[in-house]
Amino acid sequence: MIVRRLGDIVGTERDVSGEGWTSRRLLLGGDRMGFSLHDTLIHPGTPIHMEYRNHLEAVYCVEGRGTLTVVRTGEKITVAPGTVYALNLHDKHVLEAETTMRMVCVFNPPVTGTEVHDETGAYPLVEAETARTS
Ligand code: 9YT
Repeated sequence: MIVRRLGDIVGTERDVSGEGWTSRRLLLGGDRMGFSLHDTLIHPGTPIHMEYRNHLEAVYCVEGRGTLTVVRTGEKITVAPGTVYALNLHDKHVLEAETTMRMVCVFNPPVTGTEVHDETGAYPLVEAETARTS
């Protein structure tokens, strides 16, 4: 069994930041669970453009408030505690926080470590065999 606490991760290599977000990666590919689990903060002031072409992601908001825009349709969705969205169609989307949002994020296939978004808003696909075990 794996037991890990957020307090053990903050400030380590599992604590990864990009423009407007901070992702604390509780479970990674190397943990061999088939998904990764992140406790992610979305900071206000920076719309985050994403399109996870290589991954499925579910995002569950537990704190804060913001707006999710579906690029293809222009639909705007309010995200608040209790809202989950699942990018089952690899939807191109923009997330903007009004107040700091805390999100529980699950990725399939799992993120393996220090991924940040590339210029298209995706994370690269890293083969499980090369996943770090730390
Ligand atoms: C909600 C969202 O997708 N934020 C970007 C960071 C990503 N979810 C991560 O690596 O935790």
